[in-house]
Amino acid sequence: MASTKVMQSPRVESLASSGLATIPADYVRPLWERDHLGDALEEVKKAESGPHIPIVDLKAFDSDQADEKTKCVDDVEAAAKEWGVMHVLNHGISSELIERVRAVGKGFLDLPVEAKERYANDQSEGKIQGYGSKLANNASGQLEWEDYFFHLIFPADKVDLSVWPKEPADYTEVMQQFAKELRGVASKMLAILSLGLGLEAEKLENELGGTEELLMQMKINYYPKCPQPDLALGVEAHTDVSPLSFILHNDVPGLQVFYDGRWVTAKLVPDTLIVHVGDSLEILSNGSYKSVLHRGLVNKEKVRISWAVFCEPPEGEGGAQAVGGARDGGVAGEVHASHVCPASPAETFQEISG
Ligand SMILES: O=C(O)CCC(=O)C(=O)O
Ligand SMILES: [Fe+2]
Repeated sequence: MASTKVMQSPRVESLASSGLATIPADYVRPLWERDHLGDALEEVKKAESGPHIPIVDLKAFDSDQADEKTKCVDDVEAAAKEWGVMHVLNHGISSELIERVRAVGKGFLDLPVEAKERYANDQSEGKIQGYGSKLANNASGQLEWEDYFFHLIFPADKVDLSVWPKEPADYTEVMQQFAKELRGVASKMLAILSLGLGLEAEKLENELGGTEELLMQMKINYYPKCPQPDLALGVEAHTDVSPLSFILHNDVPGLQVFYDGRWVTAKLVPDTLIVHVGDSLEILSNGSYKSVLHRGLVNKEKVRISWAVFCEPPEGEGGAQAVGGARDGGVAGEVHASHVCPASPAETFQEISG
């Protein structure tokens, strides 16, 4: 008898392409969560006048001039302390490679859903790598307006290439190169952030497992067009548990960060990578650096794709203990560990920063 595969949840892409005018109840956010919730393309225009995520330039970190280097450290330190998130310019990865990463990710996600199902994850079996959608694992059954592809991309000897997309044909080569180069950026960021705490440059990276061990997990988020973006969220409010995350996107807005008691929509800043401080780095830094609460809006007109890379220590190492003083870690999520906003953004923010 032919075996049938039980679908874990509907693919949001299939829902969206069915042409529905209203979204199913499971995707409708509760009233308290609708603060500044709206079409991302409108929200980003409104954000023009408000506070915005700091832009830091890493170029000066390689300068021979001590004062330039110090200024770079000061800028990153200030952004990590005040916002927990920054746009990073001159990160060192060429725009050609970034374009290729975008092209292979989009190339895979543009395949028909049936082709992508061959790569489906199976969380009930502990197979977390692959193509998936959020499971309704909370009491309200609340779902997110996104599908994703999740896989480990570094270090090479821990990577399972059998779960990586075979299409487009250059996916593996491009992603391996990107992983290697992004690993270098992670080292540089950790060195700068260590110096910002008055520690030796190697300190944070060593605490996180050193150059050999640090893992990098890639989650390619696919947010289909949504007929009611004022009711849905692509990714619900959360902080990343991993110490550092890097975000690349397809130049469609959607990311919002919680700052000074309100949601701030991230602007599109060309040639930058967005870097988030996560819970483990907040803990390691004894609360100096802030784990940023963030979420993803959707919109009616454009598919948004983001590439989120979570840099984290191998299981059981680093991350949970402060470099002097400790606090409890976050809650493990279904695919990558995230600390989901349990009540309201304001309460969660206080809980995280208090
Ligand atoms: O799509 C984004 O910009 C953010 C995604 C995100 O926060 C995540 O995957 O953890
Ligand atoms: Fe996140």
